[in-house]
Amino acid sequence: MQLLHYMDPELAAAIEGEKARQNLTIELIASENFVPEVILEAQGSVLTNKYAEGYPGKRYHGGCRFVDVVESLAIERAKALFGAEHANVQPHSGVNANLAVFLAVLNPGDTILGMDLRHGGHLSHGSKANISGKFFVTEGYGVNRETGCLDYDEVADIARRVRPRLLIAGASAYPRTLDFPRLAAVAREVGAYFLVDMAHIAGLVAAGVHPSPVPHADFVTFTTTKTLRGARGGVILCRKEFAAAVDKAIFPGIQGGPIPQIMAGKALTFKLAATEAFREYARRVTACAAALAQRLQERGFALVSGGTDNHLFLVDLRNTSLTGREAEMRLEKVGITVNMNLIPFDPRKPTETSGIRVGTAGVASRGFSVADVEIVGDIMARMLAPEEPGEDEQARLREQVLELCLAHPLYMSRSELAASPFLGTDILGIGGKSA
Ligand code: DSN
Repeated sequence: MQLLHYMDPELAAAIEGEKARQNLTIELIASENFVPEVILEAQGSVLTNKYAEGYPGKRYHGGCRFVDVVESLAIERAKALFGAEHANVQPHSGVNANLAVFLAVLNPGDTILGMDLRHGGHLSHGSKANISGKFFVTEGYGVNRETGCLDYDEVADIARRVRPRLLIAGASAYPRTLDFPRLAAVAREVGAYFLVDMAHIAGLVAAGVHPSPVPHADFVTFTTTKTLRGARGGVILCRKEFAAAVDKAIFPGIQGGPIPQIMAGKALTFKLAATEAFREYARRVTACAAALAQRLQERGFALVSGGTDNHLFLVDLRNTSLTGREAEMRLEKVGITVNMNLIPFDPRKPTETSGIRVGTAGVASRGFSVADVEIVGDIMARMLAPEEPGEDEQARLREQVLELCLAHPLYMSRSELAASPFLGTDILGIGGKSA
């Protein structure tokens, strides 16, 4: 950063500010995480200078000797980690990975069936606002109103009625284990291809903490960013028979050249995810989610489906006086970051919501224990109480948040963080002093 400070102090200050914000707040956004420093190194490498359209050994640019090594490492490691027959590591994002699967096996106007965005599905699984909802006829399935869980018989009934060409499983806000064999059977019965977007749970799958969709699905897409704790980008796994179609769909179908430094980051992500240290982290992610969920329930909060099996849960705020947006803003005042989230059958709009989504991958990565997240749960419960705590109490709660953050620094030592010029400044950007 020294050169950047000299060349562009304004930009450098924003990056330093973000590092301080990450350090001095508790990140509970379920799709976020903190990559190991070595991933930053790979992603910031000279590979950024290289064009490499095509695939290893079959490029449209010269000079790809080393980029071929990088991409081949990423492909082979992805296949080994997840037991897949084929991997494409070029998608720039999870949405692109899904789009490429559509392009590989669908025609515009075909029917796709995915989990409704309003019940926890993802935008790219057929939302009308997304290209997936504009080019295809989209049908949705949701959770049961009573249980908050997927009703697989109902999914099967919908599939029999709408006869999709592609059945999509996977979610951005579903706290329960997905039954991939059951969904694969539904797809088989109606003659649909089966795609699992495991973006949120890829790290849990790699660690064996969530069952793998790979043996059951034709295609598995994911991002390397979330529970997998790695590079920012997408990946497609598929059966060998779809390999050529998938590769063609990514390039030249929807992308030009890959991003070599990100493929390097992905190669490293897969190597790290195959270690015992990663499996320990993944177990802690789910243990922390379960503990935080339980602490909030003990403090009177309702959770969609009554709890969690994975890295996230949804707090149903309808028995409180707060909307999701208000809850998000209250927590931010003491340095806890979550996102407002629709709950299933939410009476409110997506810009207001009746819920918040809470995830523990980020805190587990920075070393929080179950005991730490129980303290976080108590702070959250106080901040979300019917009567907002007064300024003095908020300052005390913010102090508790900072103590936890200082005990688990990111990208710097504890003493460096303790001496940070940002400590005591308005790092939260909400006007008041943060410490
Ligand atoms: N859907 C976004 C999230 O889960 O936050 C990311 O894809």
